[in-house]
Amino acid sequence: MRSTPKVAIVMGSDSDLPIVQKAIEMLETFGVEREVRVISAHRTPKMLDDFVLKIAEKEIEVIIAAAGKAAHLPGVLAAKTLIPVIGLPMKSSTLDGLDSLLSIVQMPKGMPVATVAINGSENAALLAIQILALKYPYLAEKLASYRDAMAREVHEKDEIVRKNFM
Ligand code: RP5
Repeated sequence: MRSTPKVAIVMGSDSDLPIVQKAIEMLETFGVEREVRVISAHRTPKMLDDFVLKIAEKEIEVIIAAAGKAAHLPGVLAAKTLIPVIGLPMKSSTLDGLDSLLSIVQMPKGMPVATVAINGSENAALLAIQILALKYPYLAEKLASYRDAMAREVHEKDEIVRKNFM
């Protein structure tokens, strides 16, 4: 039984890394352990199977799967494990990521993948943290502080804008 939270971030290609980096940083900010991998559902299906076999042994609790174009990676991972999979659609193609979004969000009944916005790295990490916060109370506290800080920022900006347009 883990005493610290752990997330796996899997991306279909290293070309996804610049966007995925923001999810990695968010997990680091919250002190969540992460394993980061490049595994393609299409190009390396055997590698994907090997990864899935070790999920339980490594005690991975949530997966963030980033993929672009015919983005099957999150769905295939969801089909092969019982832990929650968060799909992160990449804006990696001539279709501006709409293809990735629809591939990931349109999972058939019975096999859900939680889907965030195109290139929504930070939200993918935050959703993973919210899931983990059910088990790790310190994450719930950190999330509350994160939201308080965000709200303070909006109040400060509102103050500035109001003064400028009085
Ligand atoms: C997907 O194909 C990857 O997730 C990536 O977003 C997209 C393009 O991959 P590369 O051709 O740049 O390796 O599998």
